[in-house]
Amino acid sequence: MFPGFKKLDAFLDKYDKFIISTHESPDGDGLGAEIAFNELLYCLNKEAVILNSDPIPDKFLFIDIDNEINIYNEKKDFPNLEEYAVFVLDTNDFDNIGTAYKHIKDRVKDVFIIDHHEGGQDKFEDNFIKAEASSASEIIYDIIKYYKKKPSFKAAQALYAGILFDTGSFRYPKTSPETFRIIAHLVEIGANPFNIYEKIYESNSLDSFELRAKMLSTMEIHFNRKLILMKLTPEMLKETGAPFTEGELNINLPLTLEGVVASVLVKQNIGGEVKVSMRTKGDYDVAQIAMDKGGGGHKNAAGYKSKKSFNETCEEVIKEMSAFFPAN
Ligand SMILES: [Mn+2]
Repeated sequence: MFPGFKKLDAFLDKYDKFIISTHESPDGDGLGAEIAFNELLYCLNKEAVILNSDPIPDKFLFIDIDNEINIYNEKKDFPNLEEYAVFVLDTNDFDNIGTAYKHIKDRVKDVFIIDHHEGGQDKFEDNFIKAEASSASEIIYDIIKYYKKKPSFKAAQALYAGILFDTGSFRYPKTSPETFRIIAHLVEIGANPFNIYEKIYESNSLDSFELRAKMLSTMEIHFNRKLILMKLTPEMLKETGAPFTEGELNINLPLTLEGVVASVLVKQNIGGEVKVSMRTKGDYDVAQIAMDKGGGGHKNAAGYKSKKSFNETCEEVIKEMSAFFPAN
């Protein structure tokens, strides 16, 4: 049996009141895992409260059927914080939960991480970290089974949304036969594939569509059509009124083109820093480029914050990527 279960047993034996949190700018996986895990703790006769630093993106609001996700408010003290232990889901860094971190880190009793990201090997011993899992939601499903409980419709829908999101609609490499067995069970319980997909991927605003048009118009084609660079500027955000996070998702569009193996997005939020995101297909490892510049990520998805101007950053990243595409 995976060693994380016994560690979780011990943690649950030790405490009775829990805060559940996830990374800042939460995504479908973190949120779905939180809702299902909150239900499990309730079934195990524990007291739990979900507490995030950032609001739920609109397209994921539908999974929070009972409004159980609370947003941390710096100005309002969280009562009796000292009585709680914390579960951190979908990140292996406690300090990655966002603004709530500095307010709660020295006051809570203890912390336990449930996550599926690479890295964090030093934390493997005392937590539940399973890098082979497609998503934190898949791990939470396994945990619910381990405690011989069954997800409700609410939890099943939340877990389905989490797995759908983190597997890129069942495409990414960690999508396993086990992932599909879990999905089959969640659908049996009532999770509706059509409705969930529509809520997450087909509920875009006109503003974000206009932002996409502006971003596409900045497209630069490099290295014999293998790499496409796009820009997301504060001006575009002001002109369209679309949220930055919606614009960021457009990085995936160039990879839908035949023959394109790398997509680069140079982006800046209103009042924010210049950032670079890189996505690749196949054997083009962008993690090293990102790490050399103080950023991070995985082989096929990585990013960093730039210290240069917007245009200099575009030139710099093309120069870095040119190593992958030697001129012939
Ligand atoms: Mn995840």
